[in-house]
Amino acid sequence: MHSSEKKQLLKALGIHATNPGVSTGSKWIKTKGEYLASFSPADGEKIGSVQAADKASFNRIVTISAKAFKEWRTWPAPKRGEVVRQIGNELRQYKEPLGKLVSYEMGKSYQEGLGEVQEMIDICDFAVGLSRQLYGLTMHSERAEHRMYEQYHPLGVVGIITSFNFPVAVWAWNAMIAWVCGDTCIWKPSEKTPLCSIACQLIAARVFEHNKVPEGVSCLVNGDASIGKLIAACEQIPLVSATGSTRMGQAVGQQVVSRFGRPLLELGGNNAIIITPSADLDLAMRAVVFGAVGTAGQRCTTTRRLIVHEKVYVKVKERLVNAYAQLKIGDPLDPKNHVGPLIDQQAVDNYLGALEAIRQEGGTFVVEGGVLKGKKYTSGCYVKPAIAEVKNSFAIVQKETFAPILYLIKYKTLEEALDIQNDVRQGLSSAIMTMNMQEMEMFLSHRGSDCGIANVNIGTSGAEIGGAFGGEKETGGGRESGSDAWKQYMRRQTNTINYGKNIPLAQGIKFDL
Ligand code: UN1
Repeated sequence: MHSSEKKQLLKALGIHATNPGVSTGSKWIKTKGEYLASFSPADGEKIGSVQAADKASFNRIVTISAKAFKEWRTWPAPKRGEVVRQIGNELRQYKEPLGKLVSYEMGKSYQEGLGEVQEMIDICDFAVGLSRQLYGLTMHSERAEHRMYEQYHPLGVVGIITSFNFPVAVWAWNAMIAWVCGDTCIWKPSEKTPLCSIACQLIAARVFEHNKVPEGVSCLVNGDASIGKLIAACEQIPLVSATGSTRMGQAVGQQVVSRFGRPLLELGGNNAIIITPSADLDLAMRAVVFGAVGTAGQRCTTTRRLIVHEKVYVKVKERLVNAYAQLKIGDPLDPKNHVGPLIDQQAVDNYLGALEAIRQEGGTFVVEGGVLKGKKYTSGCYVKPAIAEVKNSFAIVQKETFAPILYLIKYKTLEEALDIQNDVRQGLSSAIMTMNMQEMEMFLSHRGSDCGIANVNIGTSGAEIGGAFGGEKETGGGRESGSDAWKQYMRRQTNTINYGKNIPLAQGIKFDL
């Protein structure tokens, strides 16, 4: 990005060369923490830096957020929803610069950057409606002249740990829902995308200030994994929502559970698409290619495995080779390009390590990978999307590699395809391409996909916010964003009221004095 364009972008979002990184809303807190430098994977340039939290500033944030909760929970939920509605409007205003920053700091295409901001807007709209629908049930009591019902109360301070690959949307999924539920939030963004977090915090804080929302409802703590650990261990944070690797989730989850907190985990995926003989291959190809190379393979919903029926296997392989030959890799802000860079050198090393492991285990490359060199690729993070024929049992295939590597696996019967699909430790997303009703229903039945998301004739990625998002097994079991995911952000209370003159005991127990 040209320096004048960069300056203009940062100015539009209120970002400086060096930024404080710890905030309770409109106030920014000085710390003794180090500065995290943010480099664009697009051109390798330093964009700016953000000061990390230290233990003292973290503790201060928790105290302020816990205090703010006491007031925020007294606001009627639809009033809280009104604040979130205004945040949605602000995001509409800032969609272009924020989408551009997401693209520049994270490396996904500008189109996908805009899509991510749209996902934030969508969750705001959803949360506004939800603020009038935080329903509990009523039940019939077994005792005469008794009434039973359940209600949902605000929970407290919610910790939100997010990953670099969705630097703004996943925060919004959590924060917007938590806010209408009456919770306050402490957000620890990825240290790889700190500037996106500054932009979001500034947008939310402006709306909060305008509405006199108490300081501490929207907190930001930039920092590395040590800050994530403080969140996981903090007894004043009843819910910790964490998105990232299985390893991170296991550590956070265990820590949170050990203090009887509630973890909400959204971890790795190893998502497959099954292509059956009846599939519409034009449609399937588009779904597969976007699923495999979109966000340069760095979505937790990325299509990693393609399980193809032997009858269409050769045709699918040929069409994929053709489609991959047309992929344009380069600057994510250039609309001509389909694939941007990986996030950093470490990601490139992991990608190269995976290619080597495929070779070692006996895989055959259908489309060769490799790192792109040359002036256009100054950051060194641009890699070629690769396709390899493998066995599902390969150790490397069983692992989630956050890069554009697609595995091809052949099958004969649908039962076999389903076994392959489910035979991984992760359980996030899955899809089948079929025009056959029996195949489709089998895939969606209890004998079918074991994932949290199961799609028909669309890819594994690109879920809408209205559904509950998350997965089973090593994916962590959490559900975020739509449907009734909000229930995790509240505490449920069952109430029994006796409006009679007697006090009968439940289960017919006699206890007369
Ligand atoms: C993630 O990769 O962590 O379904 C989230 C999708 C996006 C969200 C992905 N809506 O691909």
